[in-house]
Amino acid sequence: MQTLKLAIQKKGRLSEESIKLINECDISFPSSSGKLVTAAYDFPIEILFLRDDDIPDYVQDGVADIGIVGENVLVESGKQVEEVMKMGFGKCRLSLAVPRNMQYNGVQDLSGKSIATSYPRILKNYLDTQQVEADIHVISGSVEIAPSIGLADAICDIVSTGSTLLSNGLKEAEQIFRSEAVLIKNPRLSEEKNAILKSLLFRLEAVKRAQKNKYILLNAPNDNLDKIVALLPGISSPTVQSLAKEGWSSVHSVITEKDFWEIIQQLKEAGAEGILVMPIEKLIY
Ligand code: PRT
Ligand code: ZN
Repeated sequence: MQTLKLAIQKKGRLSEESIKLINECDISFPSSSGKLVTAAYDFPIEILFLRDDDIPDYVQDGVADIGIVGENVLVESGKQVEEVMKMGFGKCRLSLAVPRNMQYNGVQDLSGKSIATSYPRILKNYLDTQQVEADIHVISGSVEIAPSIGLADAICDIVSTGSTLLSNGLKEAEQIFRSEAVLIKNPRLSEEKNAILKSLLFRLEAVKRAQKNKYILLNAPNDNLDKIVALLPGISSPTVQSLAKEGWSSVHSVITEKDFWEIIQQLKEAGAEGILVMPIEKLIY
């Protein structure tokens, strides 16, 4: 029987979340502890632990069948792989930043300037669409110090909270690319491997959907039941059961995390009591 080879980052910002998500799909495997590859105990999958920059290459060449990598690394690599699913973690942006004291009125101000980056392809693409000609200076790490040591006038780098820019005397000038971790696949998988991928995706969808929703249980006075039920659109109509206490009902439903606090507040104002909110482990429609 074939196994599906999944490449994840060995050590870095995406490692922990990648492993957590796979484990939440009820797929367990021994920790990497120096190993390059390990097999899962209970699913036909092997995990390859790699540097993130190597993942698109390995997936394109078929050394790995699928991989989890940042869209920034994927697009910069220019490799021919398919993006299958957004993973919902590792969110960041690729931005142009300039020294805080520089007068900046728009990207045209970077014409003729030098920009340090580890993302020359994405940057070049952006500058071309903006019709700006600048000198791209490729460096592989510590990009944020380039302006202060006189290596470049501006930088193009990954930003998350913005504190690295701040502590290096830089300000964000333009956001040029939004990124998150994605699942990629080799476009030429065998039928058998595609079938394994399909069951993995089924589990991943269920886990990701569960993360975005909460199970809610509350007591509602019958007089306000219609109003309370109307506040709970959920995935299907809420379940309503009579309580032993006269004039009260118990209501169960699923709500999305997005409007969570707003809905809870409105439920309370509509007379709901004993509101209990619980995480969902898996959610299948
Ligand atoms: O060793 P390996 O090559 O595998 O790892 P790496 O060092 O190249 O990558 P790593 O682990 O730093 O990041 C992996 C992926 O995480 C990136 O490719 C992005 O998709 C994603 N990601 C999310 C980030 C950040 N957030 C992030 N904040 N990658 C890098 N950063 C760095 C950024 O380079 C800058 O130095 O954090 C700093 C900015 O952070 P703030 O919060 O100060 O703005
Ligand atoms: Zn890397």
